[in-house]
Amino acid sequence: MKNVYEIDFKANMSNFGNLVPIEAMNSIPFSVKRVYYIYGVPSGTKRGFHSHINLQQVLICVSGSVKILTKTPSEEEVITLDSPLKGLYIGPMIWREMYEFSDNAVLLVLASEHYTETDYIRDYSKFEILANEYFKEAN
Ligand code: T46
Repeated sequence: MKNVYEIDFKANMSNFGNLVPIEAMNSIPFSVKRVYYIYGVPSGTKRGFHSHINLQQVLICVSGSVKILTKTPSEEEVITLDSPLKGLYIGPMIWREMYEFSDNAVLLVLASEHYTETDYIRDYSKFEILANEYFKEAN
């Protein structure tokens, strides 16, 4: 799907446990300006329901599992993040919804920009219009 793909990280495994290094511009395609994590999500809760205009992010469920629905006006995909070795890159103009957080889920997010509400599109009809224009120009 356009602007969405999975990334496999490699762990340094030893008898002392595992370590996963993530390097900006190497394991992920942008410089990280912000990190946040989502945890303690009550059962049945759905989050997201927005797109970003410019932001690029990589989502990693470092504990537990969560489902991520990603959408353009013409494509839709659900990916289960259930391993600290799996990342999901989400680029600009992708609608996302996160749901089925397990009790122990910790969703770590690496972001290419600082937080700004002006980068959010929270209205789906507005998203459809802007995303159609964006993907028409990108093709
Ligand atoms: C995304 C998904 C995966 C901040 O103050 N700073 C931040 O860096 C972020 C991300 C959020 N906030 C505030 C804004 C809201 O008052 O935290 C509150 C919850 O944010 P939001 O409702 O946007 O959370 P989610 O889980 O719906 O979405 C978040 C990110 O906002 C979004 O970029 O892609 O996680």
